[in-house]
Amino acid sequence: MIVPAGVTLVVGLGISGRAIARHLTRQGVPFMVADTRISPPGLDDFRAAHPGIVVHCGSLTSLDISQAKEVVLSPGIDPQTPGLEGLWKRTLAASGEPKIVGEMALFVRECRAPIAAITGANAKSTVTTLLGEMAREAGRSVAVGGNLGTPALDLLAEQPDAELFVLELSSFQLETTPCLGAETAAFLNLCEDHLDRHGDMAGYRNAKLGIFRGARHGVVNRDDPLTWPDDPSLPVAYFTAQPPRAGEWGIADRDVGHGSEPWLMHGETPLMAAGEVRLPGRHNQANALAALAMGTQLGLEFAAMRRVLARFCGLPHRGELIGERNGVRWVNDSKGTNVGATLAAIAGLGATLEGRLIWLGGGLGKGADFTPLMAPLVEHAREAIVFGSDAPRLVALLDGELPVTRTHDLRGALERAATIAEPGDCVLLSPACASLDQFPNYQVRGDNFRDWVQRYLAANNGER
Ligand code: UMA
Ligand code: ADP
Repeated sequence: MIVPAGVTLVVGLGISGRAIARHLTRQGVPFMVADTRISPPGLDDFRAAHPGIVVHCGSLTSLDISQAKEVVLSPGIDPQTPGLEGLWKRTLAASGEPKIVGEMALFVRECRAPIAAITGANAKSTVTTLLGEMAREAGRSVAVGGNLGTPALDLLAEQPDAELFVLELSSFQLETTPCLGAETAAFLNLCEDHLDRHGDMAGYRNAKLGIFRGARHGVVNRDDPLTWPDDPSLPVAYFTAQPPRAGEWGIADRDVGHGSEPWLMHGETPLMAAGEVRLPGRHNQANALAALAMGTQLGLEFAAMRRVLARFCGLPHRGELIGERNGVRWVNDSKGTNVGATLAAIAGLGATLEGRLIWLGGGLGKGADFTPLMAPLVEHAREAIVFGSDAPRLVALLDGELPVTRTHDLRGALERAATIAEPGDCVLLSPACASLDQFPNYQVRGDNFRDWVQRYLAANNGER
């Protein structure tokens, strides 16, 4: 099939693809759609919503895209997919038309308000939500979304008068964004993730660095040099979970005139007690500092930002306490989809664990090395219960270091946890893996955990 001259090709019929189609329809741009799957979910609904739009399903190699005006790619599609790889090489070399771009390229063309953009391997959603709440509390009309929640192009339509867009952006979205031009852009942290797509850490980092293209200001992690921009001319604010140097956002552990408790600091200036931040754990205090650094660049009033930090108690599936009965805590961290997130979740629970962690993990490891999990699990866990595609790799790593049980799925893992849990234990689902081998997404995995635990606690009425 030939994509006719002057017609835009949208690739992917997921959330982004449908948002792109709605946007192009609003713009009056002629387009057609392709999806690599023979029968993509939601196809009938799409056809009903877009009568007359041609949809190609299956391999992209049978499409002639040489005459297309532009190819707009969904984030879940690798630009190296057969049928696209030649065009992607030419796009990167800036040689000729058409080019491959993503949803954000279309967004940037239409957006007239400042953009605050957030990326990183972890904490994107938390910082995005915090900053969005801070802007709202400071009286700004703000639109919040991107990789989290509402797709960016839908925000443009739903909130055309927004004074500020706060966007969570994934490496997949940044890879296909030629120039974002953010007012402030944060790169929070980096650990192994999505290596099955980006090849290696250099490729993953390079995609994330796209957040700084055309930016006026950056926020980066002093404790993680991989987040620092390669371009030395970009003004940056550093945040750190350590005591700050001049101008940095950090945490002072020593007496800063407020007793000996840790304080969030901006350089020499004490801001608020770290304990006043409602989100638990040092990693969340670092997240608070990143949001403060961005909010300050955007001119938000500190008092408003502080109120948000004192009340925001976190998003579902991120260290979410589902229930506590008979001295056993059940915590849902289903969004812990890589090793770095799980390390942070365990460190965040830290001192409260006292060797009584029952860890539930496994799923799709995306090519990551699990070795960094070993030391904290040996220190804190009394049993690891693993399931899903990469369970054999976890068993191979942990067997002999601590008791390990392999189950087929999450349900089996929960049943095992219920059998062994004793007062003082903490049952934590923080899988260090994507869910896609056994669930549609991490939310469904977390919902399954929550439903099972709530039913179990109700059925047992607190008794084991
Ligand atoms: N797919 C195909 N063929 C196609 C199109 C899609 O096989 O032609 C598959 C993809 O390989 C993938 C799935 O379908 O497994 C979904 O891909 P998609 O690009 O259609 O995804 P969307 O539904 O548009 O959702 C995307 C983000 N998903 C991905 O990047 C994989 C969503 O982030 C995001 O909320 C949404 O756009 C709106 O912006 C989710 C995510 O997991 C939460 N993101 C990753 C992460 O956070 O780690 C990057
Ligand atoms: P993302 O949107 O990047 O996936 P979230 O805010 O949804 O980030 O958090 C995802 C996971 O990362 C959670 O499981 C949480 O425990 C963990 N996490 C939160 N903050 C940090 C941090 N600063 N460093 C590492 N992991 C973190």
